Amino acid sequence: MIQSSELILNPDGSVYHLNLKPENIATDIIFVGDPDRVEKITQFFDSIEFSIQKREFKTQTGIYKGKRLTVLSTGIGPDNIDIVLNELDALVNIDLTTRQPKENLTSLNIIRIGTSGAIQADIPIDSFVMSQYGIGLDNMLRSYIVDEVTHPGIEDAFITQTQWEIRKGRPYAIACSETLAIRMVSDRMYKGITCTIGGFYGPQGRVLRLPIQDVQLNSKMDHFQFNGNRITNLEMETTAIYGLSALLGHNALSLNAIIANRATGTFSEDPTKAVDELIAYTLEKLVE
Ligand code: R1P
Repeated sequence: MIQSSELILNPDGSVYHLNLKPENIATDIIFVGDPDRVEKITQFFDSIEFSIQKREFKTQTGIYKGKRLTVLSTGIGPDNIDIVLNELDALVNIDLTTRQPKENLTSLNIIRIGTSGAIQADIPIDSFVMSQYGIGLDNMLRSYIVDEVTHPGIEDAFITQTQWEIRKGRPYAIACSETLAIRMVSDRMYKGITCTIGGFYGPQGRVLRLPIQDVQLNSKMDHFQFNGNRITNLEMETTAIYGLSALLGHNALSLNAIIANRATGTFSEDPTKAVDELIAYTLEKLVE
């Protein structure tokens, strides 16, 4: 039995941070970072059966063209992904009454609709990127036993090619769900490796007033190659989602609207439009 200090439930029986009960979520779930993005998606639903928000975690469940979907905001960063993935998994794979893991496990399908900065000059602003792999530079996943889901060859290549300062922790490389990738791909999608970083400024190479440990890191990542794959973009959640999903038995895929290009130093003139287009794209693919 899992103790009440380890799996915390609210007085109404919902999980601690997400405030959700098992019946509140669908098995197909869209993650977004920004809570305001949840209704930008669910405004297209035929009906909404459930809405709740606690902190940055806003959830709505409803029907889109006959398909039951949950849309959930994760807020920013891999630390939040630890909370979101563990609590969603508890909703489907732990009996919250007996506090015992279930014998028959449920796999969730998770698609992130995010925003991101490209590091390759040829990936245009307002385009879409599908992350075939994630490289996590944030360490969150390394608290778990990760060897069965990581790709050490990619990690070693990254450490060597970027002269990665190992005191910042060993990167972890995780693949997307191939099934979801096949379902969501089109000619419109750029594909590549997404680096997930636990910070927005210094950790992503932005210098405002503080000097950073490696000012060359972004250009080294830009030149990174592994079996023909290159790093396309930087953001803050994808690899954490891939890692915990792989460990817990869920399927995950991350799609990002490219709203900045770090190589050309440009930012979208209308980032909302790019996100709206990715939302429309994703919803249509989900019901194809
Ligand atoms: C930073 O501005 C946030 O935007 C990106 C990053 O991953 C980070 O969460 O994604 P979202 O727009 O999905 O939040």
